[in-house]
Amino acid sequence: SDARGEVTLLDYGAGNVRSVRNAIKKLGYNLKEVTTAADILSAERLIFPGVGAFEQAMGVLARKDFVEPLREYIEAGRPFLGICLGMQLLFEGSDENGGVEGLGIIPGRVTQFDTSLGLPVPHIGWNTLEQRRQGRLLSQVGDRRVYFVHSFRATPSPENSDWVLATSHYGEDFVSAVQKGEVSATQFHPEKSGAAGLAVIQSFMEESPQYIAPSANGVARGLAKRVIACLDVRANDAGDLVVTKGDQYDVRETDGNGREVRNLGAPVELAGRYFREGADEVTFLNITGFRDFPLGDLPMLEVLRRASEGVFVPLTVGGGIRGFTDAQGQRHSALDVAAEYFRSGADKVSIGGDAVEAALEYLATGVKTGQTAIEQISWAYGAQAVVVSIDPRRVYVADPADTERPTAKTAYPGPAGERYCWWQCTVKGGREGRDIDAVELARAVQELGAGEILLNCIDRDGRGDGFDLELVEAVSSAVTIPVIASSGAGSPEHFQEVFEATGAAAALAAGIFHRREVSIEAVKTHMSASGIPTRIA
Ligand code: 1PR
Repeated sequence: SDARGEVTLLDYGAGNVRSVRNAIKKLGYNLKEVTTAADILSAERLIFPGVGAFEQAMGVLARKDFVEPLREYIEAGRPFLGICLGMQLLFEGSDENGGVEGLGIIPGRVTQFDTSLGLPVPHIGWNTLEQRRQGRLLSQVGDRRVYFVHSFRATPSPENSDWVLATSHYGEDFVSAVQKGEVSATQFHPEKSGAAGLAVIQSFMEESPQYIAPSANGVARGLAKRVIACLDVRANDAGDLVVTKGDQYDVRETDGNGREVRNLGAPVELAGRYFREGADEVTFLNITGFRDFPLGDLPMLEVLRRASEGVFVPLTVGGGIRGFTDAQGQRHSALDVAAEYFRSGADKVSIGGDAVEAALEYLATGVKTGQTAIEQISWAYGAQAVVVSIDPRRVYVADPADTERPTAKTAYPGPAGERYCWWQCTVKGGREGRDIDAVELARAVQELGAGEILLNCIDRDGRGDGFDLELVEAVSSAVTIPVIASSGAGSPEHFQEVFEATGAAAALAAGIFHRREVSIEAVKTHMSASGIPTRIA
């Protein structure tokens, strides 16, 4: 019917809630915004998407005098949906930021995932739900996975069992959804969980028609390995943004006359297609970001705004995330640039060249200045919002003594039969090398506050002969944050290979998807048949 309900959104202005708005709009509901405390108490239905850090969130709520109305609204049992931090704030308190009190509605404290379990933290990606009982909120989810991104979690206990609707497993069981009467909340992000997530929002808004029972032995529980579609974007010679794809980072056609930029489609349309085909995330890389000022060049922001209207999985954007002085002499920090991307619909930003310079300086001085792009964005938006994109290239040596750098023995010898190599980090799209290797860089940026590594490989890019397994294993075993393997995918078997042979949490591909050589579905069907936990949308 077209008699859609109305929902009030409590946005306290700490981050990207554009996707929640987009999801509500997509489902056809009317949206009201909370501007005063009275708006909370007069809401028919209230959605509270928590973003940022616990202390900051409680601080803003307190300053705006929202704490008491919110508590009153929830204690009266009125329709409420908290998301992520919006669920955590319902508990008694959190260890985040050294210990902060919450609203105290649900018994228990929120604490950090145990990093000694050897699993990457933050917990990022698509996990299963173990429904502890039948509740309206999850009635339409069935076996489908939902998207999480967090480092802190609440655990189920006898004291909160009347609240816990579902748990998920990541080394241990943690609380993934709560519900008591009309009051509900999720640790996962329904607005980023594809069709399953939209169904959660719809179930919150309406009486659900019927309960889809999860099958008892349906899906291997736990976190799935992610498949990411990547769109390298740049302006073509006419000034329009197009998706392009290089061969070892060369994006010009090499067939002689003209050498036009290779055009593989329009970014927004392609992102929409990958969402519908089951991509677990979509990444945009503005590959000329190292020379163009991204805020001066608005098309990329427009691409994000439009893409996020129809893509309900996480969006990452990279290219040009660093400080700039514009033509008018005005300074824009990397944080300003990132903030603009988040406002436009990005969930994460990816930092390339600037991260290399920051890591070099950090390794040289041993000092964290707090001034680097990584540190500032991580502090303001959380580590999970900061990806570092590495563009390494193999440097072969015949003998480890030929270089100062630590080398690895390689099964793929160099052009002159060299048996050793190291992976040199590059900047400016591979044009310049720096005196730092990929493993060192990954460790340094993790210490500076990066939440994820996007590990490209210039030697493998666009070749279709598989990921550089040695590189991926070297980096993923050196850090505790998730690593996305990138460059070289040519077949579904290559995804299986990288997940079986390395600690990669995700694998990214571009060319095979753009050229429709292999579908995302074919990749996922193969992964799943090989026993790799996979999200089937
Ligand atoms: O340095 O912060 O401005 O970021 C620039 C970003 O642009 C970096 O993330 C860098 O990796 C990327 N980039 C720069 N030049 C190129 C180029 O191709 N000439 N593209 C480039 C990076 C690598 C992947 C590609 C995979 C998979 N391309 O994005 O999608 O290799 O490809 P495949 O599956 O077809 O093998 P900054």
